[in-house]
Amino acid sequence: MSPATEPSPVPGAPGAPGAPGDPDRRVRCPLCLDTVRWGDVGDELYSFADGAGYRPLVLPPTTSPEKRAGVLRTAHIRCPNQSGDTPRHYLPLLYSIYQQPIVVGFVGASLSGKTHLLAAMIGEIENGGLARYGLQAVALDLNRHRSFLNSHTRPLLERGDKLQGTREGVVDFADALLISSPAGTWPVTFFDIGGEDLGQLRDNTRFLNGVTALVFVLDSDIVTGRSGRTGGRPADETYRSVLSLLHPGAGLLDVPAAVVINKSDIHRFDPPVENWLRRPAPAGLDPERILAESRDAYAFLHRAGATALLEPYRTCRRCTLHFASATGGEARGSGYPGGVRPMRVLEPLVALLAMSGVLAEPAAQEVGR
Ligand SMILES: Nc1nc2c(ncn2[C@@H]2O[C@H](COP(=O)(O)OP(=O)(O)OP(=O)(O)O)[C@@H](O)[C@H]2O)c(=O)[nH]1
Ligand SMILES: [Mg+2]
Ligand SMILES: [Zn+2]
Repeated sequence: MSPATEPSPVPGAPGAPGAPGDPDRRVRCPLCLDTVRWGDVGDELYSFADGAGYRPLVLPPTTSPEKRAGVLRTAHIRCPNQSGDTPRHYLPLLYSIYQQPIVVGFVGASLSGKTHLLAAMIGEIENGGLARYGLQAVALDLNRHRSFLNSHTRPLLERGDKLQGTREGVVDFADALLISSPAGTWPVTFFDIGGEDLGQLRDNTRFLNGVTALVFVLDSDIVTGRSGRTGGRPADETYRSVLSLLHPGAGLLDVPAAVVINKSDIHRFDPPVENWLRRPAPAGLDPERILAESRDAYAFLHRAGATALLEPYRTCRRCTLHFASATGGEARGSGYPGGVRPMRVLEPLVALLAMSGVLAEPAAQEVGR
């Protein structure tokens, strides 16, 4: 990547579309869902530090322009939350100055592997995995991104630690990046909350009303019943809850979706899974290949009698299906002593970015149709 630790451009820098002070700029807050008019946020800036949370940020008038620009890259504003219905929360200053933000929600039953998948995805992005698609990624919120790397991606990928179940009841996003293509720059925010919260649509699922892209995660082991393991709440129930919230009516839902058959390592010797897991990453966006994989994945779920899990495909106007493995193998005890090797974790995200208009090439129009 252009490492996610060196964001650019900074607010007000040449090439940044829209100045940070543009008072009429409006953006939907992904946490309270209010539309924030940038003129209403006030002058106060905040900085975020692990452990300390958000603290007022004071820039003495003598601060050099270079230093000021550096500080602004990591600054936050407090969301005015006019409707007054959400505890105090903050947004990265950079959130307001690019294309309309993309908000990605991970949906799946508890233990389906959402958190491992997101940690592995962010790791692949950090390693430059989006470059072959002509995309660049940098941190939107530098401290937050570092915090996610330190708490999730590095323990998983560098130490082979198994990550803990997601704490229930948390109202916050996990990480946020700025993803750029020749067509522009988009803030992309990732929400990963606990499967039980999702299934019961608890208070912290309100962000779902503002999602612009969905990753439906399912545990291939549970689907096929191979190991005789059973999950808690069935995956299809979680999907149904979320889809009926987003789309109570008839017709198709205009939120692009990627269905990820996670833990595909468990089926790595079974066709068609083995064919997909063995394939090297594509050289670039390849809609035909995405379609072929979606067909195979659809057939895989159909054969396993898991047609209820195809609900996102039936409901969302644009939807792709993927085989992936966040870890590359099964944990032993509290970790992965042989190391972790994510497989095909970026493909679902790339499909979503194509369906969201980030990939400007005409071929992107065909993805998920
Ligand atoms: N074999 C295999 N196991 C995985 C994979 N991804 C995750 N797991 C295991 O699945 C379990 C659950 O993973 P999580 O990522 O915590 O699941 P989650 O969906 O975030 O669960 P909640 O936070 O409770 O909603 C963990 O024990 C992981 O080690 C994978 O790709 N392959
Ligand atoms: Mg989790
Ligand atoms: Zn807000």
